[in-house]
Amino acid sequence: MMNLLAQTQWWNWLPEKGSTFTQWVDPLFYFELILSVVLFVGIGGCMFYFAWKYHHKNREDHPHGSHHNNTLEIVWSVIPLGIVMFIFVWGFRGMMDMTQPQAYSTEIVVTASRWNWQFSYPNGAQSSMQDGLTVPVNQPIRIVLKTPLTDVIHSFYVPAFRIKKDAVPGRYNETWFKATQTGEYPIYCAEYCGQQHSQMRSKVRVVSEDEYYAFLADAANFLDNDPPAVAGQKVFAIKGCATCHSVEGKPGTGPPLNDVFASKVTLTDGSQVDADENYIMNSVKNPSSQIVAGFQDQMTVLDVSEKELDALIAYLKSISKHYVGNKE
Ligand code: HEC
Ligand SMILES: [Cu+2]
Repeated sequence: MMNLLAQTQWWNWLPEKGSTFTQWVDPLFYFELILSVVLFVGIGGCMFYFAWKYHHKNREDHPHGSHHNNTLEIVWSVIPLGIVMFIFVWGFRGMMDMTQPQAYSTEIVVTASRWNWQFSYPNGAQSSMQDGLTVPVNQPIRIVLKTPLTDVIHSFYVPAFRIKKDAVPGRYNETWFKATQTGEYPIYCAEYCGQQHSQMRSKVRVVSEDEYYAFLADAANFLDNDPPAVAGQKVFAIKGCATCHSVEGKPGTGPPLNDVFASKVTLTDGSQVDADENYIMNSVKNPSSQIVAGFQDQMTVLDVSEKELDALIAYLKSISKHYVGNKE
């Protein structure tokens, strides 16, 4: 039993410590928690004690009720004011550290969209929600947060780092952190953003500097180096197409995308279109213009470059039985 208690660290109510911000957040949290418990017990105790002590039977002992007492008024105003100012200054110093720009070593763009996290690195490398965000340990990292204009608000939340920041359509937000230990830490979306909000989970992989640069070199330029269909499969994962589209024939928020290329697609107005390159391009760049029958206008306009679009088209060709051209 003692062993189990020691292992579970029952006294530790906060997530594991992964960044320098724990030095602000954790002690202040525990200070306020303990203060709240002391005040609750103290005030509640006094309330019951006085109710018992001064209940009406003893009323005659205090015929004039209570009188104004200046000293008491001043004491019970000034002490709480002191406590509140103490908390304010402590919290404010932490907030300044958590929001002020640093001499960052690395800047990473995090794009939130329904229901995906995409990570873009300084050398053009990208990583998917499944692979997570890779960062070097012990270096200040600036995170630039965004979400497409046609999307909704999300929130980038890394409990182990004690950071949470909204990603808002139409503006860039920023946050930063310095990870203190290598390891993997969960990323959550902390703003309810629809059907698959709870699956909008990823991780931060904190690695040594050497490993970080090896990862960057490895992830860079895949659009140039991989065969188009292979690169397209990566783009499909990185952009989060996979959260709405299966490639195994099962409908999700969007239609499955295997066997779509070179097929005939029926739209909501009953018309039929050929799913050729132009159709795919239009589906990605302007999804509201042609709605597939049986589905809703729920596709986000994602930031897809020309090269990425070419790769996506090559990938959709490679997984369609209707397409008889080159297959990888
Ligand atoms: C938020 C969910 C969502 C995401 C993310 C998403 N789509 Fe869609 N997509 C849909 C929905 C819903 C439809 C059907 C309605 C329509 O046609 O716009 C659709 C339709 C399509 C179609 C037409 C399918 C058909 O059967 O004719 C293609 C092609 C497509 N999406 C490609 C993509 C690609 C490529 C990506 C990633 C860059 C992507 N989608 C990301 C929801 C999504
Ligand atoms: Cu979200």
